[in-house]
Amino acid sequence: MIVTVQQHILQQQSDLFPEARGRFSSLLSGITLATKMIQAKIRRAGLVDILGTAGEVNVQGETQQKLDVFANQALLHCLSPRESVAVLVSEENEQPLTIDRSESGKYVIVFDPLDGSSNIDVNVSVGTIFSIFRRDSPDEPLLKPGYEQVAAGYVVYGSSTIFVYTAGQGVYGFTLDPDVGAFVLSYDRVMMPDSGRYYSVNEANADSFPLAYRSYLARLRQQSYSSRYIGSLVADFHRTLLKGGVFLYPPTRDNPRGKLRLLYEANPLAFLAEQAGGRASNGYGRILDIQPTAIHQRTPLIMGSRHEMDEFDRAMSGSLN
Ligand code: P6P
Repeated sequence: MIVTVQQHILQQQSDLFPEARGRFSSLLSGITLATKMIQAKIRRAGLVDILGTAGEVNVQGETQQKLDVFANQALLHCLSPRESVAVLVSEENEQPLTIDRSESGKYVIVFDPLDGSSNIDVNVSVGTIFSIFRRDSPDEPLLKPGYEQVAAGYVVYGSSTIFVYTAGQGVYGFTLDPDVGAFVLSYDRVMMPDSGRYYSVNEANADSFPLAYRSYLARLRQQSYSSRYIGSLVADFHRTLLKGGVFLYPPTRDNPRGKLRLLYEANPLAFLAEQAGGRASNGYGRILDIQPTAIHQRTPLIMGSRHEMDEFDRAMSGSLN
């Protein structure tokens, strides 16, 4: 018998959040509904006037793709009415959206509606990334370190549409079955391999990487690693999760603090990486230990298999022999 993501979440919820009966699963159902709407648009991107830019520039100063706008609206539309939602934070919105300050026992959902959207027009995989925190009091701070996430996940819109999530009890993947219209369990407790044969980094920036990064990458090349870089974070992460190896977005000349966003890219993927037996670092320490200071702040991001991450730590400490 198939196991849908809704059934799985209900089971996880009864184990994990007995006090939040129904609320937590309602929240994740809002996310899966929105991602089904997004994937339907993506699948038809070449057929309807959905390609190209919406002509506007988003808070990141990036030209908004029409699908970016649609994806953000779909998530806001599907999540705002849910009684468990307190605050929504989106890459596409400069400020957080406060939905309900009335009572405690609510959730804060942080998301990147459509990451890698610059790849849309060339039919490369893109993704939605989300991160969920509890908010036990309306007066609680909005910005919490990643280790306080209660759930996180992504949807990768690729050759198939796959929903991957963790609620702190392991990582599970569900493939959208278009005949059923449901996400069906396809990866029951994903574990990242302890080591892999791929490293993933934009080599065009290599001359501006700090020396320790260059030494580390040179060593991987000497050890005959292969390079895989899609330039779409969710796709690069999904491969690393399943095949192992390491993904890096180091500090660069253009982005000395790193390019990727802490709240809705690094934190959720770091939670998943750790739940799958891997690790995630900003070059100095654990991603999940970082205390955020702004909702759109950037961070360097290095994440992957235990072996490659141990080697990275040795490179950063100068003890890579
Ligand atoms: P670069 C896509 O624009 C994105 O935000 C991530 O999905 C991806 O990992 C990164 O930027 C790619 O950046 O500088 O290598 O093109």
